[in-house]
Amino acid sequence: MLRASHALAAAALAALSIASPSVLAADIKIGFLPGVVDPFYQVMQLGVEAAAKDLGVEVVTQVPPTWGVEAQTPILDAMIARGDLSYLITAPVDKDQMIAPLQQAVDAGIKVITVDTFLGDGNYATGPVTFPISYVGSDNVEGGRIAARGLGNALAGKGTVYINSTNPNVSSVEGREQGFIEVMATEFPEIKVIGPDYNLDDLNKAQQQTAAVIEQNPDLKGVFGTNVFSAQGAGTAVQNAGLGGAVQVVAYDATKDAIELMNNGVVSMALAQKPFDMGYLAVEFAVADAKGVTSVPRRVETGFAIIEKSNVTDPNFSRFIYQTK
Ligand code: T6T
Repeated sequence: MLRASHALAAAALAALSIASPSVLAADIKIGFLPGVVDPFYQVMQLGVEAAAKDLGVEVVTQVPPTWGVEAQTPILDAMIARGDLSYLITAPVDKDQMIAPLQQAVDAGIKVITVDTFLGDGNYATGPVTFPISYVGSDNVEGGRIAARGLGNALAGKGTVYINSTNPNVSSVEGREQGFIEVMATEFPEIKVIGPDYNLDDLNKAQQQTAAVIEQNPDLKGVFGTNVFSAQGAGTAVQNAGLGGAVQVVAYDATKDAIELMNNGVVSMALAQKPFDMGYLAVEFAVADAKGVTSVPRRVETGFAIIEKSNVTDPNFSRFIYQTK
């Protein structure tokens, strides 16, 4: 079924062919500034580059080596200083602290599309932040709900579970935590939730934190890792404790490492986001806007593939495992 947002996206792209041809693709230069170096954003970059090639536009990419405002802002400022970018596709690493720096991009004449994460409350139509022309990413609250139901059902509604996450005030993982906690409270009231602990997007820290929680909670039955490095670190800690299968791990993001942990009996569910789609659609929206399309949707949710042992070899699901090249 075509979701309303996808129908809007299709309409925007259909309009692309009849919109003003005055702006040549060669005149459109796009900046791409993701959150950090990791497999999720590497797949997103593949989508950005595929769309750029298909549409004949140039993309300038720079990726922060670590997660944080102090790493992303200097790169943003340098992109603005170039003076030749007309669009910026970016994943703001803090939903509040990146508002002012990105407003400066808009003030310099650069239009902003956020991918994967959003500013403010993510409602760019009527919310507190309306300057981005679109948000393209997952419905992360729903993703957290899916993770909670997967874990809650696997545990038959009993036991203690732990959330290992990255940083506060990041819209994506914050939504996942929110959805997970909401479903555990309303649908699995006998399950005790510990956390979230914040690992600052450092998988070694995630591993150490999870090992400590395992040590302190003999009744631990499940772990939710809210992103690539959280799930990888937590899963490794469970595996190193010899608790694969006894402690179920749900991984947000379907990296090769998460799938390896699944094949080793540690990860029971991996939620694959669609970063390639996010990147591809964001470039299409930038070009559509440049061509005069005025119906670019303010929000597009790209959906999930829920990967489990039962379907991990099914191409309809394994196609969403993050292949970075
Ligand atoms: O989970 C993704 C992304 O959705 C999130 O915003 C930050 O972490 C990842 O990049 C994975 O590392």
